[in-house]
Amino acid sequence: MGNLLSSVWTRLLGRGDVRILMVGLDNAGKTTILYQLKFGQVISSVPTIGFNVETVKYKNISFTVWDIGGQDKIRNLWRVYFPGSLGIIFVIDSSDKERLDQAKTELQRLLNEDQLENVHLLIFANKQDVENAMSLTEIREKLNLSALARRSWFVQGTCATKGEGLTEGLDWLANQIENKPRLP
Ligand SMILES: Nc1nc2c(ncn2[C@@H]2O[C@H](COP(=O)(O)OP(=O)(O)O)[C@@H](O)[C@H]2O)c(=O)[nH]1
Ligand SMILES: [Mg+2]
Repeated sequence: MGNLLSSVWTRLLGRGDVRILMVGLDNAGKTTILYQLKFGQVISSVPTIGFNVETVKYKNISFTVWDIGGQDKIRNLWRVYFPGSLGIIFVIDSSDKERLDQAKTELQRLLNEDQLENVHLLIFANKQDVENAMSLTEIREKLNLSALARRSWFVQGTCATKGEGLTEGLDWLANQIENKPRLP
């Protein structure tokens, strides 16, 4: 296991399955983040037509990653990954103002899923290094996160290409899961 995760996730080892979903629009930086985790081998698979999933697994901990958006037909197939998920990492491209609304819509749809009720939500506001990237405050406001009454959520600024901010965000998520795997 790589350095980045060893400090954060060792305390979740041996606790039963810890499945984390990492999603966001295409180009947000998810694959880059996955490789930065150095968590083991990234396995790419296409369980069914047009739906690419990347997974990494270390002992009882797994990350399952896909591009969110697109056809309703594919949407139904995502649900197979929902049961038992303890955390959602939603990755935003902070430099993509044009598609923030679309990201918001996708996030809302996801949060409305029964099987993801009260699952901890970590938002990576990625590409903070890009000039004129949206600030964390702006992203928090535009996504209307304060309306999420019963969910624990946290926005962390990141630069995935440099690996910045990832540990801080994951540390928050690991803490939440350690203290309350699922909110009641
Ligand atoms: N400037 C900058 N570029 C990034 C960052 N993270 C990812 N990228 C770039 O954004 C593009 C899309 O990244 P990728 O990980 O493939 O996104 P995915 O579609 O969400 O998996 C690639 O060219 C990455 O190198 C970042 O923090 N800053
Ligand atoms: Mg990708």
